[in-house]
Amino acid sequence: MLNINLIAYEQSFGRISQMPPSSGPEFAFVGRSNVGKSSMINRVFNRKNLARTSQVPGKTATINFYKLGQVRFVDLPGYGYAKLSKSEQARLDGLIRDYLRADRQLELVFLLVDMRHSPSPLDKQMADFLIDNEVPFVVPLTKADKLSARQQALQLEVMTRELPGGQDITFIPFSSQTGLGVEAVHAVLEDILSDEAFNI
Ligand SMILES: Nc1nc2c(ncn2[C@@H]2O[C@H](COP(=O)(O)OP(=O)(O)OP(=O)(O)O)[C@@H](O)[C@H]2O)c(=O)[nH]1
Ligand SMILES: [Mg+2]
Repeated sequence: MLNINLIAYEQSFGRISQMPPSSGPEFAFVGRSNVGKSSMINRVFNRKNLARTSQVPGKTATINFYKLGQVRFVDLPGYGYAKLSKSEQARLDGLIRDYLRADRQLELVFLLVDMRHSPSPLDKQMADFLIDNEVPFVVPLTKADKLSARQQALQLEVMTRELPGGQDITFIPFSSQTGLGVEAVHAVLEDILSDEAFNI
């Protein structure tokens, strides 16, 4: 069983070359700036301030490792924050992609997409990138609390239609405010970790 209470912050990295080699399964959180990656980590692990969050996009500017036994959870910077300089956007983009392409034991990516909108071109590019690099991913649809049940159903159809590989994607409507989707995320983690007989 996954004892989520044992998670602890490990370290942050501004360069791939600083990262320790992979020494166990990793799960990463990817998505547009401000989509709710850090908030999701806090909610999934039931901690208020494990990962830093902000109303201002661009909060997470490094790769942040959290460790639970041998398992690492990785909070990545967001992509697509238009107010950053082109060179800073390119640096963060490189960091995200280098991590995702690195020779590590990356079990699964959570590719977060804001449930209120159609997927952005950058969201579609990221789905393509993950497919091309054969990285398995699921898609939490964040900020579900801002939509009615009917709107949620409609948006689920939009996502399925518009995201590359949409028919085969597992979507998880999620809210870090209400906790919607937390159990589904725990189930996904337990499934992978028990499958591989990890002792954590
Ligand atoms: N209503 C609602 N607001 C949310 C939800 N998740 C995140 N937010 C808000 O969205 C804002 C951004 O959240 P973060 O978790 O910092 O987003 P992030 O993806 O880590 O952003 P970067 O680190 O900048 O890439 C904050 O104001 C959060 O409170 C959600 O499920 N529902
Ligand atoms: Mg963040």
